[in-house]
Amino acid sequence: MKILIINGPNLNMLGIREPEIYGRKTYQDLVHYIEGAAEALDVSTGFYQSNHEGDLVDVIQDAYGKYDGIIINPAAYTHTSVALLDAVKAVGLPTVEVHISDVSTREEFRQVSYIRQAVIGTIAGKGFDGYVEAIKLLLAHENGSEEHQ
Ligand code: CA2
Repeated sequence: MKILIINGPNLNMLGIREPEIYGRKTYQDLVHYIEGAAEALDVSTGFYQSNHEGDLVDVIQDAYGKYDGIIINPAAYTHTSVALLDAVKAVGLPTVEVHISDVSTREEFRQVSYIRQAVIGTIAGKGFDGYVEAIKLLLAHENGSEEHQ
């Protein structure tokens, strides 16, 4: 299985500020952590991080025909972006929404997720492990849909 892991705005700042919310590890640490776990699960990965909404739309569209699934932490665009929702719907790839922090216990504006209606699952509040859980969810989803073919 080939999975694209997309991270949205400011996640390149991981480990640099707000360690009490997002931890002390950097974006590079996150990539290495996911790569190690994915290898053990026999999954190949691609990574993309951008601070720009249109770039995120482009990379979701480009995933069509190249990847079997998407893991996305849309960061602040979770709470604002119909464009990302439409892009995920347009490509029709199984997608999992991940948040490092537990958005359900934070500010009210973080309770809204536009992308949620297009994803097969949401994992929040589990730190970097949430991305690994998302890989497992995509694997289970793929196995489930094979059984139904
Ligand atoms: O918990 C998450 O993963 C979020 O998607 C992170 C977003 C936030 O807007 C969402 O509500 C929840 C923010 C990412 C910003 O990351 C930073 C990392 C280090 C320092 C400052 C910001």
